[in-house]
Amino acid sequence: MTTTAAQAQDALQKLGVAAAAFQQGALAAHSPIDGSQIGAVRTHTVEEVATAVDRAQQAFLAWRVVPAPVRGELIRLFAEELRQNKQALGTLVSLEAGKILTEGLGEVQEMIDICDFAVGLSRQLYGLTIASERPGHRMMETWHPLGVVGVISAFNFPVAVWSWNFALAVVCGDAVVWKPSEKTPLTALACQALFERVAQRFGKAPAHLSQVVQGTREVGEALVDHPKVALLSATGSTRMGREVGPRVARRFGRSLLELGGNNAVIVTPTADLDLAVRGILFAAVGTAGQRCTTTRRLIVHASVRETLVARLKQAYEKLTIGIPTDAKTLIGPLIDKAAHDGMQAALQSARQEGGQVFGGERVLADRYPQAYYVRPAIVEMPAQTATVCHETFAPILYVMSYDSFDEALDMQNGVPQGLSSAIFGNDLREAERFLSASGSDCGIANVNIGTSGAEIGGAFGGDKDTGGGRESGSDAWKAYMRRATNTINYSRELPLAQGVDFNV
Ligand code: UN1
Repeated sequence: MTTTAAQAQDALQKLGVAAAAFQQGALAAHSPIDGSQIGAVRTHTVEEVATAVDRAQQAFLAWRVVPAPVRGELIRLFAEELRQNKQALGTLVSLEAGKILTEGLGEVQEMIDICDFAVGLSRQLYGLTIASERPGHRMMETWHPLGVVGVISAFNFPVAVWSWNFALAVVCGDAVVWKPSEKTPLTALACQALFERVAQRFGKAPAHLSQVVQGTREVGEALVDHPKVALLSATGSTRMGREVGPRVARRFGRSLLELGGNNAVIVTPTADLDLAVRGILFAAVGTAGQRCTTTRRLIVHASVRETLVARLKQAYEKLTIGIPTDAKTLIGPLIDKAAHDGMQAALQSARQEGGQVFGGERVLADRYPQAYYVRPAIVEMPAQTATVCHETFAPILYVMSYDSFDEALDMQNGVPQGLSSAIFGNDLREAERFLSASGSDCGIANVNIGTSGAEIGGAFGGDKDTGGGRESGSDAWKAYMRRATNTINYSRELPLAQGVDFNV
């Protein structure tokens, strides 16, 4: 057994996952750290997915009548469990997804944060009281539990994105069936084990409130097409969303799509360059460029381009690349060979379009022949070409320059995706314009911080090819509930709305 496999086994045992659950099955889990197999899980058939949804529906029927603040208590206990197991789960995230330990732990912290948020929310699922036009009448809206929520998540945030959905869905009175990425099945098992322990302690949760179904495409498709999945929340590529969205819509289901990003940072002439370099660095190369919020484009004013790019290159040269469990490492591996090949192909086509590539090569191949470590790349482009407009899930930062601020905004908005964006600068007018209706068209627009690392309190997501969904904070909970408008007549008359007369 490799060290990685032993570490994973140790973490899984600490998290309370039964050995049989991660040691045998058709789906092998590999660590991107060294490519070694760290586990195997049983996959589910399409019929088993249907059974899981039916069971979830039963759980929903029982759970929807439990008062929301009591539902919140279950999530409060789950957050407690996560706090106690942060180290082990964060380590497992590192081992399975390849992110550095501080980011693995950060991901678990993000889970804890959304649970805390959801607990508060469980007493705040407010509807409005609306003035009725009729005398002796009152109008209001009520938010009711929705049904079964299907969650399809990606490898890069293998646990946090599920928890955004799960914590809100549970306080909203829904049951959840989760199909994790086939690249990260073990962390899903761990979350399920932690939750089951908590549910037992809580005592009042129906069976099958939370279920995990494992496998590849057809397992996800079974969730997408099941008529009892009231909301399908999917995180992944735009290509996946283009298939999922219409399929769910065809059966009038609800979908919440969180798809690709092609996030830009604009650096203006008044920017604090120290701040900009730090902000861009973390957002462009953190998580080895595998966040949907990763900075992929740098739109820099021509007057500061040379200085900024030189400083970024200096910073890139200091990055330590290596195994993510080593405390000194800042850049861990890409998830797999396909990610590496996709990166090289993008760099190649950028070159053909006139790009000057710095970095980007594979490293540590002798030591880890089955793993894919790369030096993050900076690519100076003559213009925002077709390659730049495409999201490549790897650490490539394309640099373009601008002269007028309008040009910068056009470039920022001139890609199909619309997730995250940022501006660095101290010109109030430019910053406010960037945040205005005629500014960034992204769901996230920041000033003097990078594009990634959003807090859970805000709504997370974006429009255009990013899919339009909003998860996590603000009023994202509304996607997990159905709204009823109620009109109550407390008079002895029956006036009709719009003044309609209808007397026999
Ligand atoms: C993702 O990459 O799918 O804002 C989610 C961030 C994290 C979440 C990223 N809080 O970068």
